[in-house]
Amino acid sequence: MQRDKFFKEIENLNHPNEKLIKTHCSYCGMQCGMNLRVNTQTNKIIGVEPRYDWPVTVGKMCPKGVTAYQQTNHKDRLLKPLIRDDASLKGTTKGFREASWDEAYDLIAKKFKELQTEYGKDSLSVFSGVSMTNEKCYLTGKFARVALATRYIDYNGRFCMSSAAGGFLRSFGVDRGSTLPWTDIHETDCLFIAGSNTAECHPTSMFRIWNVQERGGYIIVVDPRETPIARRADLHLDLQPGTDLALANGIVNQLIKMGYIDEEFINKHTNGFEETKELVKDFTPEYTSMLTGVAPEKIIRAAEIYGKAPNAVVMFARGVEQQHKGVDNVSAYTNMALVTGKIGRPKAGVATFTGQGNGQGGREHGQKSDLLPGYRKITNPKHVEEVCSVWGITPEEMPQPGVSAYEMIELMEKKTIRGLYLLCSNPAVSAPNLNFVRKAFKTLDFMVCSDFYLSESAEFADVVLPAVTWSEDEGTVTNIEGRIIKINKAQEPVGESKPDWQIQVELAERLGKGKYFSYLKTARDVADEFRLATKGGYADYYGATWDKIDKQDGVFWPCKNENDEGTPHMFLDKKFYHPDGKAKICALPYRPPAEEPCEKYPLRLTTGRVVYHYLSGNQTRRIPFLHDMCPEPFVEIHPETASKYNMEHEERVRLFTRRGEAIYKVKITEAIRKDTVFVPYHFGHEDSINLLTIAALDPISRMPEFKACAAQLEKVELKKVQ
Ligand SMILES: Nc1nc2c(c(=O)[nH]1)N[C@H]1C(S)=C(S)[C@@H](COP(=O)(O)OP(=O)(O)OC[C@H]3O[C@@H](n4cnc5c(=O)[nH]c(N)nc54)[C@H](O)[C@@H]3O)O[C@H]1N2
Ligand SMILES: Nc1nc2c(c(=O)[nH]1)N[C@H]1C(S)=C(S)[C@@H](COP(=O)(O)OP(=O)(O)OC[C@H]3O[C@@H](n4cnc5c(=O)[nH]c(N)nc54)[C@H](O)[C@@H]3O)O[C@H]1N2
Ligand code: SF4
Ligand SMILES: [Mo]
Repeated sequence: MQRDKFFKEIENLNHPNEKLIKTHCSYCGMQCGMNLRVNTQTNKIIGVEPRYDWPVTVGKMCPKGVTAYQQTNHKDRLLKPLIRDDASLKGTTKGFREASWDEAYDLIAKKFKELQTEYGKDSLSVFSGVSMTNEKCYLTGKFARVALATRYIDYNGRFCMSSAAGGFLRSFGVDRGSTLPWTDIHETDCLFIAGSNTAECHPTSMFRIWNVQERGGYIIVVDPRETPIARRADLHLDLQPGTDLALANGIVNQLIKMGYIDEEFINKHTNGFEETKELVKDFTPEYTSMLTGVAPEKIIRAAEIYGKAPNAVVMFARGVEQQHKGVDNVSAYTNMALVTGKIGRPKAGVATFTGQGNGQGGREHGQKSDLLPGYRKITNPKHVEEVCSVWGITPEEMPQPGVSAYEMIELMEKKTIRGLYLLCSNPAVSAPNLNFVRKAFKTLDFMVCSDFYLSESAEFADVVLPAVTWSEDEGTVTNIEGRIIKINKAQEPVGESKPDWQIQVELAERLGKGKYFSYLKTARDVADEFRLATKGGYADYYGATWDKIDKQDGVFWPCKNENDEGTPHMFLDKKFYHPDGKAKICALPYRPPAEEPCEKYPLRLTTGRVVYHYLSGNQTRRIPFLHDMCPEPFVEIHPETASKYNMEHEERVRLFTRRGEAIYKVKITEAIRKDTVFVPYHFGHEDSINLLTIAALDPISRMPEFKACAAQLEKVELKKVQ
């Protein structure tokens, strides 16, 4: 109560030249609460302060968050549309001229119509991202299906959350990234955290995580690297990249053998236990150790700690999910919670660390090739009918399901897809196997890119549209917990930039589809239609009005109507979302990574992040402080490996795989396995590690295996003339 009073006082501070706009960070799924400081004379954003009154992050922010405000009025902002005059300069920043919106829209409409007349409706594609609000994500799905009438739409969540989604759907029948609110997490007795560099990627979770230890609980970390969180964990399982499935099976086997299972829960609320018990029997500590490189005693100890804990939360992130068996990994770790019944009550459950700001909401409302708003399936006639009634089209007019993000790029290279509308993603840096991706983009007949800075992907575009940053528009985002929160507008768009929803409404008009869009005049209009379109779906947002979000500090979905307060804890009634109400314990045979080390490529390459940069780096590389802290990529190598290759700290060396090569500065560190090297992926052009990564896709989620491929190192002076 003291705290509330304090905040009332702060809110009432009467500063004549400044106002505070309550909002959330533009970057990761933590969505830390912040106030943007706005000068009331210039009406420009001038700074930021963390919000202590936000219950999830309680005044905490990371280096990206405290500098995020510098994006809005940055000198690199795109202020007007750009049109490429010289096609021979595709793939560079050159050959563009500024144009009016009218000219840009006319050109896009003309080219899109020409391509569809000549090659059919499905010759166009939409590739989007989830740094956008729910409303924008929703409208992007509608724009693809109604304005462009193409089946080809997919988004960057295929590189991020789709394995978690696939695993949760299979295990629980529903995909909400966390079964419990973050405000519960520090009160549990054991956190089992796999493939998450939490301290660098979700830093504002750390005070809760350390609190588990401070209260006498345990932290177990599974990671090939000794990350900051692994260093302080009670147990660090330093497995070889790509072997999580074996480890999870080994731990589940121990949980069963050591008697930590909850038979009543298993019998009443799950299917699949007997098959799983049979399958995991082979995963003895010794056999599991042989596959994973983790000592047998550590596997037994992990099962013992997790098994004994009265409450425990299994958590994972991209280390586990970005594998060509990511979905299996997710279900295999989820099995730990299901065999022990540590789910469906406060302080226990399963959670993935959602990556992008709207990584959760953005995957629920129709940007994925097979999904419609409210997590409806495009292959389910009833679902299609429900959405058609909101959109005003007939079920016959609804396009078929398309293909996943990387597969769309393959179709571009094959010329099946001829045109691309790319927004809110920078796949020329972040997609795997970049030499191929860049060739595919060059093959396109016509490409539009919407961004607020000229990204590496925009370099391939024929038209670049200036979008707004998160601070120049309003809408909702669904955070790491499944809590729907409100992003507020702090200043007017710079230059002639426009929000993506407005661009789509105006473009639809030019494409002759105005009647389906033109009544959407404000972000709130889009929000109202969006909520209606989710009504009755299992990701039901209908009751999550902006007023309720404000009053309740966010609303957890599902939230079906005005009187529904939302659902912070999933499965409290032990009802899962499969038709029989039971969860599925999955029997999952082990598969090695798609590409195993060999004589020519003896090392395992894994990739990921550093605290100072965000994703493709197009935003954070422009922020002076973040750039200074991490100006270029590096390759992490164990001292013994470095000495074997005769390499020194900070020396530049060549790293190569079957797909590509790059030169990196060596960072010698004992915090990595001897057989593994690590490179962060936030850098463009010749520095991109994705020139080297493999596009081996998970059979269910179609997620690429960013986390494991075979590689080799070479001293640069030894490089042969080619
Ligand atoms: N600073 C920063 N924070 C971010 C982001 C960012 O770009 N920068 N991006 C946001 C987004 S979109 C995402 S998706 C998240 C990602 O968050 P994380 O998944 O935590 O980040 P990564 O660095 O991709 O990978 C996590 C860890 O997986 C480990 N790993 C590698 N291979 C394996 C393996 O085979 N098994 C296991 N168990 N672990 C493995 C790596 O060593 C790494 O420490 O972060 C979000 N937060
Ligand atoms: N090797 C390797 N590759 C990876 C990963 C890895 O761990 N290793 N991780 C993968 C993961 S988890 C992810 S999430 C992807 C992300 O990869 P990308 O999708 O490329 O991520 P961003 O860099 O966020 O790209 C967003 C772009 O859109 C712009 N933008 C931001 N907000 C908006 C908006 O509202 N509207 C518009 N029009 N533009 C906007 C930004 O300036 C930026 O250029 O990368 C994947 N790639
Ligand atoms: S933890 Fe994520 S949401 Fe919070 S300030 Fe950092 S980047 Fe922003
Ligand atoms: Mo991500």
